[in-house]
Amino acid sequence: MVYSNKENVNILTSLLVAHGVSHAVLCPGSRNAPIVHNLVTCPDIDCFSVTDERSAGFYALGMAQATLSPVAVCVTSGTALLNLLPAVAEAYYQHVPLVVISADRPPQWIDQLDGQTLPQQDALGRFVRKAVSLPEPHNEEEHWFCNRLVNEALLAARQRGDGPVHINVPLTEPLYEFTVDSLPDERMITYAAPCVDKRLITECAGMFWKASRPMVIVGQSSKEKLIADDFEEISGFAVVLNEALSIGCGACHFDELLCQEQLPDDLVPDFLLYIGDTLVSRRMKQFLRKLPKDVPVWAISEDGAVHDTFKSLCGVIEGHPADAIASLGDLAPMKRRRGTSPFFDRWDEFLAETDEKIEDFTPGYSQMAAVKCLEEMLDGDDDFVTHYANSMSVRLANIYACHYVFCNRGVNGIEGSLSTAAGFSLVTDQTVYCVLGDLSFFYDSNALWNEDLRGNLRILLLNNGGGGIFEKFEGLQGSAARERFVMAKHHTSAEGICQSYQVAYRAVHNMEELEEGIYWLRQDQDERPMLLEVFTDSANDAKILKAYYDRFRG
Ligand SMILES: Cc1ncc(C[n+]2csc(CCOP(=O)(O)OP(=O)(O)O)c2C)c(N)n1
Ligand SMILES: [Mg+2]
Repeated sequence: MVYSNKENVNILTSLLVAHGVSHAVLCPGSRNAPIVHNLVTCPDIDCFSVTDERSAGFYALGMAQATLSPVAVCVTSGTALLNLLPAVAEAYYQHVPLVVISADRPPQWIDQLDGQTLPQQDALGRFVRKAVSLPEPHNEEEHWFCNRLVNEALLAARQRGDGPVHINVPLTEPLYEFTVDSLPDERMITYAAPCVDKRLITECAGMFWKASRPMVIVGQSSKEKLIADDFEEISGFAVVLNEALSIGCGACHFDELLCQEQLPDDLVPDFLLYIGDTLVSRRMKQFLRKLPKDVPVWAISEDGAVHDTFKSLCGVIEGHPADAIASLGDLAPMKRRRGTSPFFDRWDEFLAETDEKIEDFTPGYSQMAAVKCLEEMLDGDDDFVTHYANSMSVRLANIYACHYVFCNRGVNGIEGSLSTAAGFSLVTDQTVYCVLGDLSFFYDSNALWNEDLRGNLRILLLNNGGGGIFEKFEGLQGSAARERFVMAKHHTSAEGICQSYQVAYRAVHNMEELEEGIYWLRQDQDERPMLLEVFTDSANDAKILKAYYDRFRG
């Protein structure tokens, strides 16, 4: 095996392997070719080619979610790097360890009207945990510096709950000399993360155990596999509420419950513990923002950031949720079950009633019926994961999914959901279902431009001819911009795209075809991805969704 003669590239490659990077997404270009060459040559790294950098960033995000490990994405200089920003921002808020590697010109050539050149060093701004620019070493001191910078960046990707980092690699010509027989044996710096110190959470534990109406809200967690079991115990003594984006049992249907005009006072907690990232339910955020001022809110987060989502945060515990919950348990005055009280009984009763009403509701042909049908057919399957896109798809997942759901909810973008699912599918043997709306699909259809994709990627495209979510804003009816510019209504179908990218395609226009279609999507084995396009009318989708929520009002 013969590596590049660029010393900084060899240091980088060696340390990527040492820090456990085993997957890389590579984007074409000349300046990054020495890095690409090394990553492809290195036997410890599996490489995937993606041309569109915006899509590549999301591919890497999906791979990192699937492998729970850092994944590299390597781009050439110039705007190639800037195109990664949406995925990097999403990774930042989802705490996913993306390792961005950009090739660059030597510093003296920046801003000198040379091609594909712009200031790259801090181009990803505050969306990366750490940005370093490597020297091209000429002596031992510079070699040490380069080693240290790479170590620092790769450590930062795993510290405090993971996040994206940027390693910029200036390279002087000539670029293509592959003459080095083996990678250098580089010194790797390791890092030991602190555990939650019990003494530090005594105050929180005291309040938690004294509370008679303790509530735990679990926001999005992109590391569901790491924390699923930990909630078993805590749900024995608190009302634990989560959406499908956090723990592996589907959502508690509190969004529906909170539709009621008059909520009984007994539902209000007297202590709130918040774990994880965002919540989809606006109603829950509004409910919690109106908590009486004397209800203490504590948050557990791996980065210790202050997210005062409910405007009443009084404490933050920095650490892994599992550690923190275990420590809370250790500090219990005595192990106790929650017993009966109007608070627990009401929540149990209301959630059970809500579940019953959901079961009794049979949506007519619509987006909602499509998701219901898919989820019902998936019930009982075990080797699958789902990626739901933003907008209505994820909301429907929160109604019908009985399992963990991936979603780019960090910044709620619609631009990379299909690429994320596609990247995920490349590094797993599980079947990956991606459910997404039409604007999300056409925006990111480059995700399908990939020869490595296999038959384990199944797409349920909910095509209601535009941004159907905007139907719900009655005030928008008065705007002349509504249909063409806000909803971006269109009549595009995915059929031609599927043909171009060798994706098996089937269309659905009514209930009967829907059931057959979902059966097809789930059952048939194909070497290439499969896509089921469900055509619905967005006004009718909105009407059915309203009828659904009307059941819970009153
Ligand atoms: C990158 C980006 N641009 C714009 C938006 C604003 N936005 C939110 S939902 C939505 C419509 C999505 O339409 P579609 O994917 O068809 O889903 P539907 O609303 O029909 O369920 C838009 C444009 C966004 N979230 N992200
Ligand atoms: Mg749509």
